[in-house]
Amino acid sequence: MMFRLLVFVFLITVTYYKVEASPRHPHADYVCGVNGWKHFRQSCYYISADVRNIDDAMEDCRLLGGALVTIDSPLENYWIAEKLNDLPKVDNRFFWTSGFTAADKNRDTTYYWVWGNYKEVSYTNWAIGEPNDKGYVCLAVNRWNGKWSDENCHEKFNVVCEKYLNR
Ligand SMILES: [Ca+2]
Repeated sequence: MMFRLLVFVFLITVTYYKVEASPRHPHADYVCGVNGWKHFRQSCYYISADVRNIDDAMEDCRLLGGALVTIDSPLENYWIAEKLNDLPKVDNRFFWTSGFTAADKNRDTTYYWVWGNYKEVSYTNWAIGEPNDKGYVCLAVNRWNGKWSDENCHEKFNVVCEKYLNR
């Protein structure tokens, strides 16, 4: 009787781990399509190998069916930076996000930062001394350490687009 019970428990355990080990979600390419979008948590991301200024970056993302990335957590921040570091060609150390100041920093000292969806930036990861630029500035992320900087929106950086799943 005891032996039978042990075998039963063993089989249940094996079955449980087999179920656990099988993927709960379909493969990333299935979720995000096969056009270079990558799946992470609740979003798909497109990471450009080319560099663009902020206006062209925004347009590129729109044409691809997404928008410039919004970074809501340290995990998301580092996941994207890591993916950028995998690119074979490195043109510069920054990539663009959808973040920008909702006021002209030259005229208004009480400026604040919002994402492209106009949600105020809550999680922040500014590099020491940042933000420090004046005028037309946008939120860029340093690919090597994930830290943020305000940069002139006319600068050409790699582009990260995001589209949300289940929305
Ligand atoms: Ca800066």
